Amino acid sequence: MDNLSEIAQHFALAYDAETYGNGHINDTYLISGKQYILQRINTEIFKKPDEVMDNIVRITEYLRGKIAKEGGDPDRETMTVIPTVDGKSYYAAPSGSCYRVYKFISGAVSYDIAENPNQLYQAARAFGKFQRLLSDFPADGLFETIPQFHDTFKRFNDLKNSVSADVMRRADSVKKEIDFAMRFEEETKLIGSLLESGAIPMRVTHNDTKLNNVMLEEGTDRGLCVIDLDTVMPGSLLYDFGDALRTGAATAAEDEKDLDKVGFDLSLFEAFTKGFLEEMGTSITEKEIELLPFSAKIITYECGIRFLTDYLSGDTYFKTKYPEHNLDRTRTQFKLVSDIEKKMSEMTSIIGKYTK
Ligand code: ADP
Ligand code: GN1
Ligand code: MG
Repeated sequence: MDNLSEIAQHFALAYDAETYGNGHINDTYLISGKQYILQRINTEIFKKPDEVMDNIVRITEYLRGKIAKEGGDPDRETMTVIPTVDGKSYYAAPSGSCYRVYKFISGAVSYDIAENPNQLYQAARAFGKFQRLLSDFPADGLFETIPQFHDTFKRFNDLKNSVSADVMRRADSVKKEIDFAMRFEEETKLIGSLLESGAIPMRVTHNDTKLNNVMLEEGTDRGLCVIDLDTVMPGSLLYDFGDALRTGAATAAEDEKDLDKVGFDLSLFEAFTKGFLEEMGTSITEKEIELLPFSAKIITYECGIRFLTDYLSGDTYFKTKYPEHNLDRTRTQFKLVSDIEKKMSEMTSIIGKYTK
């Protein structure tokens, strides 16, 4: 582990740090009188930090311009990358670790689970606006920071490979979960094939729209700022819609052990749908609208099989706090998938209310 006070000096900042947030990927610290966020970028996962930071700098600068034009406050409504003393967007330490600093967005909170529908409505406005503001950003100028990130069929094959390898000898004990996962093979191909044929558009998407990746203003809950921009790259709007509902409309935490508490809440779904569609206006296509309920199901499924794959592979990807953590996460996701399946037609009716 690097000496973080020395790392902070490369950004000309004082280090008085506390670990911060509930992210599964990077190491996050609040530093310098709670004014800045210092992050160690997970370079096991993001193998090319140069490309990640290049994307983030270009996107945040673009957003700053747009937010200012719309009369917003760019310092609070998008991330601000603080450069190193020699003008770089991140610091590569001799240890091999890479660090970056963002301005801390104060007076705002990110939630792991929603407390009420208004929070979801506000989160949806923020994610929808993010997508709208980037709608004319040239998608092909962005690096693909994790190739095939939302290629659900690839994720399905990764799961099959981890079952065959069974390096932890855990496959027998999760037969029920593996059998459940195997049912969805055909559905894993749908979004990819529609993107390929041009039936749905490729856009610039966030790709990691879980609820705690948006900051809501303290007091008002106004959707303030979309954070965690590592995975912004070309993708489908369906990835962002589906992934936001996965955590946003869930009635319990992602790692809840009591599955009776885990369900998909239609009033939360409705609040998100309303906010997202209001913000997207006419730029969402008919085909995308038709697939919104499916996106919630398949992206939740995809996350479930990613957790299961990681469990079978020895928990090398997501941060875990105990040995069965990824398995508990798998089970909540699969419970949600089953619940979403039962509610698909109600979801379609709700969407109809906001697309007339
Ligand atoms: P990870 O990729 O590990 O999820 P994130 O970038 O999402 O990392 O950061 C983890 C958590 O830290 C977020 O969920 C949020 O609570 C907090 N956070 C990150 N960046 C900021 C920021 N600029 N201002 C305030 N809080 C932040
Ligand atoms: C990770 O970085 P974080 O914690 O916001 C993951 C997402 C998963 C999510 C599951 C880069 O999100 O794809 O959906 O965990 N991010 C990456 O909670 O893999
Ligand atoms: Mg995050």
